[in-house]
Amino acid sequence: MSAPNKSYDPVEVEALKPEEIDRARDAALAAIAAAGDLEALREVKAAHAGDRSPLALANREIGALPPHAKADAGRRVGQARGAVSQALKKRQEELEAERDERVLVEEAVDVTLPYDRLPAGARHPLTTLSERIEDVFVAMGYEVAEGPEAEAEWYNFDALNIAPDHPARTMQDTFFVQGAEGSADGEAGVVLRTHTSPVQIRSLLTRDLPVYVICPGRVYRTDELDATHTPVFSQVELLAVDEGLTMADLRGTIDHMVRALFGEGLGTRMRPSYFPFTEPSAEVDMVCFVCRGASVGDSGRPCRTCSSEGWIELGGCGMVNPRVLTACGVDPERYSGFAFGFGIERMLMFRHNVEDMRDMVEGDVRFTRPFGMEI
Ligand code: FA5
Repeated sequence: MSAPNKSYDPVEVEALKPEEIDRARDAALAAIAAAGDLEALREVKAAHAGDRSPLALANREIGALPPHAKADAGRRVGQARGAVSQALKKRQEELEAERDERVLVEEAVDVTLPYDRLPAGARHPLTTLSERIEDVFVAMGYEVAEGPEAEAEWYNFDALNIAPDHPARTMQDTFFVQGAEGSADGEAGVVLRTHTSPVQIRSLLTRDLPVYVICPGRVYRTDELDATHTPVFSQVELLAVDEGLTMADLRGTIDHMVRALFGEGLGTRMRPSYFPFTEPSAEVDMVCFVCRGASVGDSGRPCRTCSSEGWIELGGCGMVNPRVLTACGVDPERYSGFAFGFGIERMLMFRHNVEDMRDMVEGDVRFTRPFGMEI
């Protein structure tokens, strides 16, 4: 601000000269009219109506004028600033209206467009089948148990009564993660579990009796990938340990599962077998749910599902070996138990007529999509 001066006259002060005020006002109005968008208008506002704008500076000079000159200069500057502020307000409204209109056009949503053109995904049928099996047993009061896929050799073999010289323990059958069989370093061996049966041991060691658990999970063997084998596959394990359980309970449980998964009226049979961790042991077959045995000996009606054998193999089972119970601190004089283990890929193969197991592991959506989103 200039210093107070008794003889101060607005016409002597450059910023307060009428033509200067008009020039500043006209420049502001022209800039406002030329502002093409709100951002440009913000800049124009700072330049022509901000604290350092010519009109604001002129306004500050008024205070230093002698009283007789103040009114006139104040009127001029006030009118000019009023005109600028009105023009700013009007342009602001115009530009906001333009922006709103543009946004409405640019961001318009065509609600008539089809909403379902994105391809729907599908769950993998192995997942849905193992969940379905879980459901059957959870409905009977079983709990779902889990165990690690990289498993201590002790759980995978020793505690299951699989002797150190058992062929399954060689590197031809088992993926060793640490301390391969026969290694002299004394390290505790770790394997990729070759079956879900180690979960039997983990369940018996961590749960209170009686134990009723079901355990679906991924297992690993050094098998070649072909139409009926894969090195990574899924099994479902069942274990029941209670007082007074017999082979009849095992048979009844499997029959119930077969009914729940394949429908009524399909019998099962047991063939003697051997597993170190069950005694006695058996392989379980069910009557073919497609031909129901009618294809046997009838060359005119071959059945692809059971290869006209009338029976489909489900997996292995048996009464838990008392040695296994003892290894887990369970009194075999008081408790008995049964267990079974089925391959889920094989079950999916015959349940849905999948001819080649490789289709299940290739991850091609054309395989999974027909199974849909079943949950
Ligand atoms: C076992 O693994 C036993 N633990 C099952 C068991 C549990 C018996 C409890 C008694 C009591 P086995 O090696 O037979 O058994 O395998 C079980 C099932 O896994 C087979 O019936 C088959 O369906 C499936 N299976 C085995 N190897 C493969 C493979 N490479 N690819 C796909 N499925 C396989």
